[in-house]
Amino acid sequence: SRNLIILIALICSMQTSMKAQNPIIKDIFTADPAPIVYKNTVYLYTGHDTATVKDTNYKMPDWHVFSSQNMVDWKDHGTLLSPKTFAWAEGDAYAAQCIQRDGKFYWYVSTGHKKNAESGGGMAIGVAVSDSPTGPFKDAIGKALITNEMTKDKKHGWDDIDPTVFVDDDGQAYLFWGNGSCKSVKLKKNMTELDGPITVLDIKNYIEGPWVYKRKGNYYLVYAGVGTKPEMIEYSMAKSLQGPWEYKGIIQENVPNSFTTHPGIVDFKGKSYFFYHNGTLSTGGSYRRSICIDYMHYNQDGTIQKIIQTTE
Ligand code: FUB
Repeated sequence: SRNLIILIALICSMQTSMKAQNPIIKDIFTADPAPIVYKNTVYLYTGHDTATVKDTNYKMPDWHVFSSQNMVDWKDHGTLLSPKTFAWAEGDAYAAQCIQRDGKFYWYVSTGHKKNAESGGGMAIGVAVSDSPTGPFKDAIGKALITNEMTKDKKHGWDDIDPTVFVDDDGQAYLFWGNGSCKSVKLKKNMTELDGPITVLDIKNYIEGPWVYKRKGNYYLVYAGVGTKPEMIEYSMAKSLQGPWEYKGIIQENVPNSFTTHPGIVDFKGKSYFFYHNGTLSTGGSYRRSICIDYMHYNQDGTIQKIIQTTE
C-alpha cells in the first residue's frame, strides 16, 4: 500500500505540472492575444509591453509569436514583426491578429501612420504576409489597408485599431475593427484589398478589441466592453454577419490591475479556450500586461457561460 500511495502522489504531481499557470508568459509583458490553430499547434500572436513601472502610456515596440502543442508549454519565436516592417508606419504596435488562408499567413496589425500623402497620421491598419506562421513576414501591400481618413465616424485619431478577420463558410472574408465603434468591411479573396463600403455596426457597450467567429450556425462578436470601468469582456450574437447583433452580456468581469482587456478564442483538441490579458505579473499594470488563458463553456442555446479568472 506504500507503493500505491507513492504512485498516487506521483500521478497527482504530474497532473499539477501539466497545468498552465496564469499568466502563461512570465519573462516579458504581453498583451492583446490572438491565437490560431495550425497543424495541431496553437500559434499565439501578441503585443509586447515594454513601459517601465513609472510610464503612464504604452510602449509597444513589436509583436511576438509563441506556440504550444499542449496549452501549457509555450515556445517564444521572438519578435517576428514590428512597425518598422511597414515603411509607412511609426509608433506603437497595438493589437493584431494573424489568420491562415490558402497556405499564406496574413497578420493584420494596428499601428501609427506617418504623416504623408496617404494619411494625416493617427492609427491605421496594415497587413503583413508570410508562407509560414512564424515568418518571415513582409508588408503585403506597401501601404495601410485602413487609414484614419477612410472611416467617417472619426471619434479620434486612434479609432482605427484592433483588427480581427473572419472568413465565412462561403469564402467571403471580413475585417472588423475599431475603438469607440465597431466597423466592418468585406475583403477580396487576396485578403489585402477592400471589397465594398465600410459599415459601422450597432453593438451595445462596445469599446474595442473585437473577435469574430462562427460556431454551430451562430456568429459571435466578443469585445472589450464598457461594463463598469475598467473594461470587461462582453458579447453579442447574430444569425448573419449583417446583423442584427443581439447583446448577450458579460463573459468576463474586469481583470486585475489593468484597465484594458482583450479577447482571443480558439478550439483546440476538443476544448474551447479564452485568451485575455491582465496586470497580475509582479510589477505588472495597465501598461505592463500579461496574457492568461481559461476554459470557455457554451450553453445548449449557444450562449457563453461566464468565465471565472483562474491562476492555474
Ligand atoms: O495594446 C494596446 C491597446 O490596448 C489595444 O489595441 C487595445 O485593444 C487595448 O488592449
